[in-house]
Amino acid sequence: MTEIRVAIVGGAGFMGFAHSLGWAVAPIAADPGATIRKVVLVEADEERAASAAKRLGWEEWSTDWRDVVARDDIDVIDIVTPPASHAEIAIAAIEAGKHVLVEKPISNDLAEAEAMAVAAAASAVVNQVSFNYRHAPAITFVKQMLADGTLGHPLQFRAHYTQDGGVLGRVISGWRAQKGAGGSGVTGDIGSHIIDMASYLVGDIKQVNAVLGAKNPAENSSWLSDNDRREGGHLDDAALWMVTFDNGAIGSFAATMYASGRKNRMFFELECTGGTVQFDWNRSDEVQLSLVNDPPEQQGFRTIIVNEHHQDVWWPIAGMGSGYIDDHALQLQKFVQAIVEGRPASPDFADATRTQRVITAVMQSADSHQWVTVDEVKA
Ligand code: SOE
Repeated sequence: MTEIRVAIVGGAGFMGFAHSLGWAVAPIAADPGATIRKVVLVEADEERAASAAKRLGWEEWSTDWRDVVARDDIDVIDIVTPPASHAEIAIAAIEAGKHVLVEKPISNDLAEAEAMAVAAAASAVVNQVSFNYRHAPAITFVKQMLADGTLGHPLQFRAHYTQDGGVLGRVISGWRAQKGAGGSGVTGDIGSHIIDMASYLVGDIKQVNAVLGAKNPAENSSWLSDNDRREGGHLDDAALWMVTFDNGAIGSFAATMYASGRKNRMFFELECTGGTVQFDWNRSDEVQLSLVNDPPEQQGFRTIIVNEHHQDVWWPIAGMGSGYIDDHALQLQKFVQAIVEGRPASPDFADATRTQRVITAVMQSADSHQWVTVDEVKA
């Protein structure tokens, strides 16, 4: 059996924790067709590198990603550093012939994303971006109902991604709060997940019309004026945007970390000609479903808990739950399967570059107060 030897770069943080769990669980939960070895964890600080490697189960540690990328005994580079460093590491890894997985958002800006997509397209390496939520079994079920015609044609997609870290004074600090260091605002950080979800389920977004809110964290007041936000170069802390899709569907999106009481609530409702589905990450193994062809006296939403009849569910009994570790393990399984079978993974750098283009369109629309056509957005 093929052995896949992995190095993780930036592995001591929250995403290092999530990916380390994912790499450990993936081959246990379902056979990805290869054995996986967690070989090296890379962190710039020696002490952090050594203690994270020990705790998260990596065989070795290093403080130099360049050394690791140059090694012959590594097959995969898993990049979980802040977005500003993704492009440099990913392109070096691709040039060294390594398969690459990158945390979302793919990069800090569109130019970097495009450079990564070009490098990936010119190589034979498998490349994937970690939009983990699309791999949840409940989402795979929704995708299947779209593919087999149960839901019909998408009409409207409404998504919210809300967290409360901002109001609680958490999370939006360090690199996340600084544009140059990799901060991409709330649209890039959590909004990118719902853009990816929309692209996966509905299709490509054609046009965007957005407003942004930016906060002065030192003041317990409302958003800065639009002028102060732009002139001060502030990152977005709240974003609302409407879209049209290439296939004629329409959509609306909201993302913020200033939502008291919202605990990582990634929510969407998708209305189609044949029915409606609703998903809420706070109930991550459930889908709410209403079908137009249900008998009149049974019209309304029913709750379906993903179970052993659904793809990618590991448990033989419905109701065991499917959560954050499952998503991470599932996306790694699919990435490894793509390597083993020698085919592209999904979402790849080209897909994530399209998402980055939509993020850029949101920024440009909020600044210009105009609709922006995604295909016309320049880096
Ligand atoms: C932001 O708080 C964050 O950690 C995102 O960066 C992750 O992508 C999301 O899965 C959880 O929330």
